[in-house]
Amino acid sequence: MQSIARKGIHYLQRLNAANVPADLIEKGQKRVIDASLTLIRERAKLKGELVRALGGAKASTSLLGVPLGHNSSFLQGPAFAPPRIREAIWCGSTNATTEEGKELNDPRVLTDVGDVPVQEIRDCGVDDDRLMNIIGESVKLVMEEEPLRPLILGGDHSISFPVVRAVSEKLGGPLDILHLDAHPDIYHAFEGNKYSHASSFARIMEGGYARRLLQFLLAEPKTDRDGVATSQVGIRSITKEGREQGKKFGVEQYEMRTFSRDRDFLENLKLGEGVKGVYISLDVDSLDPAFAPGVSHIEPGGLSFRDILNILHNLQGNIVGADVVEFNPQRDTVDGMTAMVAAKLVRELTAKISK
Ligand SMILES: [Mn+2]
Repeated sequence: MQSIARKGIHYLQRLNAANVPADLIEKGQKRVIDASLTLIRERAKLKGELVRALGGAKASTSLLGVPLGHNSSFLQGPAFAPPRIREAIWCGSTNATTEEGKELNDPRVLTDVGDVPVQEIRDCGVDDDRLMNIIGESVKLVMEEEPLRPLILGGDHSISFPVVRAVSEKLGGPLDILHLDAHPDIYHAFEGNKYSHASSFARIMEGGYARRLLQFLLAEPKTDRDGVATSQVGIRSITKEGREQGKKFGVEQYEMRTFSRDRDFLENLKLGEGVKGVYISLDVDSLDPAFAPGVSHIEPGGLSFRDILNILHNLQGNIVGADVVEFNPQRDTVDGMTAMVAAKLVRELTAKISK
């Protein structure tokens, strides 16, 4: 299934060889991209107008879905996550109030501009260089509408690169990034893919979009992905690369095995002073699989849901954007437990961003 999704989508490139004029395809692609961005632009504009008309909001969270799963090294299910997360946000089994008392059904607290139509754009033969730019452009369209701030529903973790790049470019400087994950996602490239979900933070650091990157890794750097772990030597060398990359970029890495020692520090963070703000990237697999089984890379020994909330609730800083990534509905329990977990992360992040 994965190879079909990866290779089948490029049939338009093969048409090129069959004497279909290149400019016919390029013009068609441009129309589809323009139409995609137009819908996001107009929805963001309407939501921005609404929030400003209601008045009183200094920062207001707006959801943007990025249903992209093909840069995952293992399973592509995160492409199906955004609608499942939305459904769970508004699930009748709970109410619309966050733990600290924000009302999510107030548009000054939360609006939604819909999804970047990733699959539709790829179906037209658009490659990843351009797709990443389209994702970034979509983020900027949200930020264009003061006081909207983007909260991204992933998608695999590859989307954090174009999102952070866009937020940093739009604000005109680097950010402090809080990254909760079982994995460092900082390989130079994974299986030859520079846009891999295991490489997003290498791209972010190379681009100079972060002053500080604080990674709370809930396990050792993961190495047994998608056939790579056929050799013990390979495992060690990849692990070594993950560590060396972290050192090279000056990443502040905290590991789960020392969490009890680091807890006090992590629950009293103050970030973003002297830069353009704080970005939070939240991989659902940072949670122990007992709390969130619906992820592609199950890694026992993670944080509890309350551990994460304590870190988020106590964080001080101006949060200018965030993402919740790597929820895989195809691995969830039948009653959608991980969808509810991802949704609550989105709800509590919303409360943290909106003010
Ligand atoms: Mn991860």
